[in-house]
Amino acid sequence: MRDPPALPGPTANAPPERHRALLIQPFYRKDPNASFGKHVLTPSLALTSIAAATPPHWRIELWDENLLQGPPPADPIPQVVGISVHLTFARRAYELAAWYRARGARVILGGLHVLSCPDEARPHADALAIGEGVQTWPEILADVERGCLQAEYRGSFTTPHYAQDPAPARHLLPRRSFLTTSSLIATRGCHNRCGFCYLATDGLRVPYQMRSPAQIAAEFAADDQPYGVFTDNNLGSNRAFLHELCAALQPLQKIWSAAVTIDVTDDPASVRAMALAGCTGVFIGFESLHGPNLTAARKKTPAPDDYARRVGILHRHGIQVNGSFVFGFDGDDPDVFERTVRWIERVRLECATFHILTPYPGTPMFRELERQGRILHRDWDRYDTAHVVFAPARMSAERLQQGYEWCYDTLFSLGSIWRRRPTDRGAVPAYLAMSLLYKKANWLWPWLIRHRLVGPAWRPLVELSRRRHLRFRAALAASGPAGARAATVVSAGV
Ligand code: B12
Ligand code: SF4
Repeated sequence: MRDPPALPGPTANAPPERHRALLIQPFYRKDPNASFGKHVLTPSLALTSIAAATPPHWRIELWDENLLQGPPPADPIPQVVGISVHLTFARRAYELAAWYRARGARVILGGLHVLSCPDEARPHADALAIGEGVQTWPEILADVERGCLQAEYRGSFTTPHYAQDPAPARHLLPRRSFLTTSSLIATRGCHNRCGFCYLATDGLRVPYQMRSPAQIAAEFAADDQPYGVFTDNNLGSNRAFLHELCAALQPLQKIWSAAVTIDVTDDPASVRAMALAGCTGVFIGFESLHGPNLTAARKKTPAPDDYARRVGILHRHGIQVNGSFVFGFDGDDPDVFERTVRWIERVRLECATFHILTPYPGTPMFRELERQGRILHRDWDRYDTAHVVFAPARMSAERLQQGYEWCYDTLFSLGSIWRRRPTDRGAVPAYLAMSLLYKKANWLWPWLIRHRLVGPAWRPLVELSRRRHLRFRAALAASGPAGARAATVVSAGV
């Protein structure tokens, strides 16, 4: 989980095969403090979305190096290789690019890091795809065919065509390699613009846009998986849309999870609609329990001292909460770690993820810390929210690193897993099984991944959760709007 596969040395390759394209998700180093299972829950939609826009006379293949299947395909060498680049795997993306270019392929780099650092990426590619890729990918392939590939293509997130984008080509994914292949996306953008979020990148305009609920439900139905994960930044930004989407999802009898902001609980009717539509888990960026940190980050959010009550609303609707917390804000002192973990246990968050504050290049936060001389280095490999890359204000970098690791150690301990068990006794066995597989099995994950056993390992637990959920929601529907009971249905929302 630490090193990418070695790329084979020089070979006498035949010339690249025309009309063949390969899309690659490069390898990145996994944080041993967190679960290795996190990386095979659900695939990113970047490559499947672009693949869906490929003209039919091209053969297209996907390759995710994180699935540990060895070096990427090279026989035959494809005419075009598209690589997705985030800052944490930029170095690997450039290595792959050089390797394929040396063998005659035309290499296209796209993704978030190309958008924020095009000058860095440019020398490594035959062409850059900056921004939205579904629009530009067919144009790039057409230019390759005509022999007039440009150096740069720009796709905009503001065009009104989003709702007409083709469904991601999920059939190209290896189905057994993920907990679910049903990564879904219904919206893009977010009503917030937190200073540390990639959405705040200079020059990036991502207005909130929505796709058709019926189309999303049809995609989910077609993928034949019991569980789906919405990869939207914030599925709850537009309440009316959320209600429409839930109405479309409800008949599927499937379960799903999504990222939302905690203000979704302003309207308990939305939470109820989500529960009745199959939502069993939400991922919430609480970020911090210290209000001034949130104000400084420009996050519009209810006050942290109201978080616990709001988590209760979700729990009463059978929705598990995976909370995300960021450490290293200027208001954080060394007590922040213990305070946060104890709060998580008191409120019984079923899961939490921790992040060391990471200023992404191109964001206001990066600029400000750079101006203050607090950026420690530009080794993007370590900009993975698991390493300290700037000088914190109220503790040393070492203390921040230690505190982060202590939080994961504590939260993944058997004692903490037990303390956070659901109050509904019937839900405890599945909760424990899922927690142990997710949090205590880093020794097993590489083997499961290599042997494509991730899907089969999760499937019985996911199916159990789906059935429990269907019983729960039948009772919820029968009990009327005021009837959400304090039962927690264990879901796959680990
Ligand atoms: C699913 C997901 C994951 C999955 C899968 C990740 C993976 N294999 O890439 C898991 C859970 C494993 C994961 C883990 C992490 N993730 Co993540 N993840 C996401 C999430 C929610 C959805 C990605 C997605 O499907 N987007 C939808 C697609 C369609 O959009 P897109 O990726 O931007 O692609 C479009 C364009 O960029 C372009 N494009 C992209 N690639 C290419 C390539 C070519 C050739 C072309 C032409 C175009 C092109 O075209 C696409 C269509 O328009 C995003 C948030 C988000 N909503 O994007 C965060 C996000 C990508 N993750 C993020 C982070 C920080 C992480 C972690 C580091 C967190 C952690 N500490 O664990 C880890 C480590 C992963 C890593 N090193 O990359 C950040 C990245 C920030 C940044 N500036 O780099 C994001 C943006 C979340 C956030 N709000 O901060 N993640
Ligand atoms: S609420 Fe989340 S997705 Fe929205 S801007 Fe803030 S960090 Fe980004």
